[in-house]
Amino acid sequence: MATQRTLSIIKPDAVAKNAIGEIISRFEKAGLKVVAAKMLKLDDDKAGGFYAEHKERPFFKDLVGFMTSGPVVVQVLEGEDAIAKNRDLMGATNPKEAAPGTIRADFAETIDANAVHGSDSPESAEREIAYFFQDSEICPR
Ligand code: IDP
Repeated sequence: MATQRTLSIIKPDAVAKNAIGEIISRFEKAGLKVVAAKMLKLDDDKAGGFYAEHKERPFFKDLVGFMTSGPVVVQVLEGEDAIAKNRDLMGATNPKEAAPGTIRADFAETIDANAVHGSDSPESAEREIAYFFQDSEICPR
């Protein structure tokens, strides 16, 4: 399996819980390397653009409201099979369905506020990384 990059976001609920370090530690322990990172307070345009594919869904307004409710930490993770590995570490979208020991099982309570985002395909990873980072902000290791 080739080395991949994926976009991870530690969402406002997990930042508010002071869980940034514990979550990044899980990525690192699983062999993923942080090759870019920044803390941001998203505005409606930036959060809405990121989730544009969900624009017509009934939860879109709440999703944008949540993602702009406090700071987030966006990172680029790099490693073998990074996209699937990160999705495995995250657990299911609905924390109530997330496997024990996953980030969402341990740090999230609801589907609206579910602690983390992770790209779900190579195409989304490429688009999402470029949405937050310039090439010069990514530091290969
Ligand atoms: P993912 O984050 O696991 O990739 P997506 O289906 O891409 O899941 O949805 C993006 C985000 O939208 C989810 O993480 C969740 O916060 C929110 N979301 C998805 N489905 C629902 C829903 O049915 N109700 C409320 N929020 C939802």
